[in-house]
Amino acid sequence: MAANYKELRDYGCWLNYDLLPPELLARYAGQLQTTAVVGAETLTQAITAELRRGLRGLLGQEPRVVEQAAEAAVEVRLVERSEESMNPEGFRLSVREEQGALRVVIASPGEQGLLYGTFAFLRALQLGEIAAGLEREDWPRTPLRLLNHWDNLDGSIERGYAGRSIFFRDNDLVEDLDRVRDYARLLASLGINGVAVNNVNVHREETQLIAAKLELVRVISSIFREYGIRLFLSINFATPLEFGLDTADPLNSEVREWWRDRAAQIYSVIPDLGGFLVKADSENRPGPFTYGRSHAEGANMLAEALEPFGGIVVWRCFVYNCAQDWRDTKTDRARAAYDHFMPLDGLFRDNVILQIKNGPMDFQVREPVSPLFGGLERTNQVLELQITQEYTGQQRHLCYLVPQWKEILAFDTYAQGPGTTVAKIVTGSVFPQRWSGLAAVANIGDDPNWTGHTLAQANLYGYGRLAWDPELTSEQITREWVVLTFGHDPEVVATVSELLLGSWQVYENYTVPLGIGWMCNPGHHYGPSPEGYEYSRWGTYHRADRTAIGVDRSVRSGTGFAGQYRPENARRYETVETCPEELLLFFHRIPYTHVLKSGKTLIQHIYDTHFLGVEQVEEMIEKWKGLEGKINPETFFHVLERLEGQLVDAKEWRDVLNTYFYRLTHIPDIHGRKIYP
Ligand code: GCV
Repeated sequence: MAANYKELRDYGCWLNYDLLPPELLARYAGQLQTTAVVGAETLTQAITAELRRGLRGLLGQEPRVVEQAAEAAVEVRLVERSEESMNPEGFRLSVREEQGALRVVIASPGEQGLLYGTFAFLRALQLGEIAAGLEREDWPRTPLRLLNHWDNLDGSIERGYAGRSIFFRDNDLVEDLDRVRDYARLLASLGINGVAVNNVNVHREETQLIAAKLELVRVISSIFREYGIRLFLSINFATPLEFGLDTADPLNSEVREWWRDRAAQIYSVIPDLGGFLVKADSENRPGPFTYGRSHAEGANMLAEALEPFGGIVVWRCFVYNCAQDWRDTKTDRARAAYDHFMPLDGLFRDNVILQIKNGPMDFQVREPVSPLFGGLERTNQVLELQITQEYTGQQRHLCYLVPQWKEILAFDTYAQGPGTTVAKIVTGSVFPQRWSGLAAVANIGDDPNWTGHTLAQANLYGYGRLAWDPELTSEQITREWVVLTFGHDPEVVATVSELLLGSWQVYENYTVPLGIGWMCNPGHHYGPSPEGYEYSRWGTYHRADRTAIGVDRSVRSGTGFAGQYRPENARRYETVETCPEELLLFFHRIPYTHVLKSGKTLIQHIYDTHFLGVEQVEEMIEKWKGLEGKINPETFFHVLERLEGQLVDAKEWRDVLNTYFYRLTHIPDIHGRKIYP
């Protein structure tokens, strides 16, 4: 890696703006060399700088900023809202030919729209789409496009796999805040408009971020503001206890007043703070349950305090009993979020947004979609995804998650008949919601390439694009990322796209089968340990014995979780025959001799997928090797090294899992392959 990270190519991510290939350069020769930005204020600097940087890089010539907007080849113009019915975060991009030259106009009634339009124009130019006659309107389909950082003030990052925090070090800010600006630029290029900078597990030191350490927040927010991004803070529900009160009861008048005062102080320093993100009554965090109050009462108390300042409360639904006894087969962690939050539907203030993890458990490689989607009808909601690869290879393995997220977004909840997908719910097009959107746990740190594994940059890119428009396809997003990152060479585009798009399935093949989850090492969650969580308190059991594995979550004979879905899905999940096979072990307890639709027994399926997964990683390595000389050497060898490590780990997963099941069942592999004794 380069000594100065800024010199490393991968630091630039998808915004390197490499010189266009000759055929595109020829098309744009001598064109697009003058720019003007009209009407923007706060974001003028960012827009102008981006145009200059982008055009210089892509066309190889420094553009000029001209006084007469009408004479500019690229004009970015704020238009009257009355002229346009457009979303102020949306834009219109028009390309015409005037006197033999291209003229581009990017128009929006909002500065934010101008910034997003500028990035979209540069992306289109790079993709070779800028041509006379192009008229494109685009706008974010979701109002909230959030990132959650699990960064602690000491500089560590919970579940971070790419170095340390780019914000904090030793209970203070890092010295090099340029990197925060570079990060804000990357995020703005995707349309991200809110970032929670600190861990949802708010420890003692971090409670000071809304008090003695507010200055740190002010500094970071002033950088993000340059790119139209609002800052959010994770807060500890029990903070008043740290400040002399003897309760944090949300119905106590002193507590309410304390939060109102605190909000006023915070907003006097950071008038555009987005609001609070709250993990309450979850994994030993304090919350309203301590005082016998509901989560609606807890969230509403904070919402009332933030309301005068336009702030919002993003309240997480990750609430479950994390002190379960494994011998207790009645309690089902999968049920918890729905059981806690469904009865509260309609009781939250309209500046409260529930943030719901995609699945009922916790970011496993495969889970059903949370039944809260399609359940809640009268509550603002955002979908929470995890970009950081906690259970999906920790950025040492290639596991491109866009196909997984697409499946989640395409899931039909049937809440208002067929076609009521999660995508429709998070874009606010089904139920009346003041706020909706997506949030995701960030995967970046201070590693020179931001994400540890350079190809993991594609996950951040893909999340941002899907948060902008959940209907974009995996293929489109992938192609964009590959071209922006590695250029137009068709072999590179085809090979890298193929590697990315297949990698989630490959990862699933050599790790945990058919939705059973966990089977990883406790604590750090890396590598195989089939019974790592089996006798623990976390409620994540597979209950394998020598004849069967899986949890019966049917209504008829199991925990009843399947019944939390709308009838169409509840019926599908209820029986072994109709349950989608990739989720079979999540919903049912299945004998190893059960014959799957493929004609294979369950045990043979487990053996086969594990052998296959390893072979697939071997093939991935060969394919990547074929790109030598076409990808810059630093990136090429870095990725190769990661893939080779992935192969070692995939073999470990294969052998540990296959041996585990062989020892339990004594059923040999029908192909007679080596399974360890
Ligand atoms: C921030 C999982 C992770 C925790 C994380 C938690 C959450 O349990 O392992 O590290 O805590 O999810 O989402 O709050």
